[in-house]
Amino acid sequence: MKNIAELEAQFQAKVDAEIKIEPKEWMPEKYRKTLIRQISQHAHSEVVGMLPEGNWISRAPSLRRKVALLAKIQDEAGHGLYLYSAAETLGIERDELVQQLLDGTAKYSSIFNYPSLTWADIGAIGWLVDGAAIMNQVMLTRTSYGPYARAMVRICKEESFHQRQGYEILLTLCRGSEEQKAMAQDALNRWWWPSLMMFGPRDADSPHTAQSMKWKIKRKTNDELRQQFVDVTVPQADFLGITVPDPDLKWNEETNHYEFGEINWDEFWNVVKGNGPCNRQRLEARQAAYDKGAWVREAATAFAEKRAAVAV
Ligand code: BYC
Repeated sequence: MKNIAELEAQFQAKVDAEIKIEPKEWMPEKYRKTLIRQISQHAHSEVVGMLPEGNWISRAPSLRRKVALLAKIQDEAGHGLYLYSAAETLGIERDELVQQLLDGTAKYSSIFNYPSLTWADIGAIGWLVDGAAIMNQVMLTRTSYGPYARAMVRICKEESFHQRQGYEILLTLCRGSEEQKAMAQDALNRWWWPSLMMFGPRDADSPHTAQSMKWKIKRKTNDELRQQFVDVTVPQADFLGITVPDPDLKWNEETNHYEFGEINWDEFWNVVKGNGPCNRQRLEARQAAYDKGAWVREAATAFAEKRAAVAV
């Protein structure tokens, strides 16, 4: 029998050789726990993330916009389901994960605790929130855990449609009346900084990054992804003709990157700790959905038991 140190060395060698880790293989307990934490929080984000956009389904400005928005939100539900399934391969039940969301022990992305006040916000969510999510998820297609990496491939394809539909909403507004352009600018003003916060704390303040990079769960750090997002997104704002709300934003010829201002980390941690503008509302909505769905879970369980009895 191999001892733990040998098993860990073998595991790390596999990770270093870019061989995917699969569910039934030996893995360090902390690797398993880190993945359950990250994948389940990712799943919760997809599910809670439906709420700000769901707010606008009945008020979409045309049938075409409504169909696209509905399709996008349904995709997010699907992402949540693939991700819960990926987390379950690590030996935890979905119900336990959902309970962790409802009782506040598991986090979900800070961004979904902000309100969607106007139709332009739906454009901003697609462009900025899905845009930030793609940056992060493209690197996760190469994450070391097989089921997570594979789920990400499909998710990224769908997110890229989401990002475009959001950008196209804003493009239409920005090519419209002065009032519409002002709505787009207002949405950018409110969503810009929270989108940068989505990438998580600065590397220096991130307790998990170093170990997750070593295990290749993360392939890029929070700060690297945030910088990549700013570099890609600022020219898109320029094309729309709206202004990123950051007086310190400037292109640096030497580094070939944008420099940007200080993020309000007090605001970030306040939202993460449950005190953002919509935290309570979001959890109440998820709790109500869980309660209203009880009969579906009971019916599905009874049906599965009946089928199992017939099979015997
Ligand atoms: N919000 O050491 P760190 C979507 C927490 S949804 C809240 O850097 P890590 C969409 C972090 O959990 C896509 N909490 O951690 C859906 C940790 O706390 P715990 C969402 C945050 O894990 C619908 C602590 O801070 N994408 O696209 O190495 C509509 C220290 O952080 C946040 C994902 O979920 C935050 N923003 O790195 C539209 C991506 N940031 O767990 C769109 C998957 C950090 O120790 N997740 N925290 O209590 C990840 O890639 C990583 O977990 C993170 C954080 C980069 C987010």
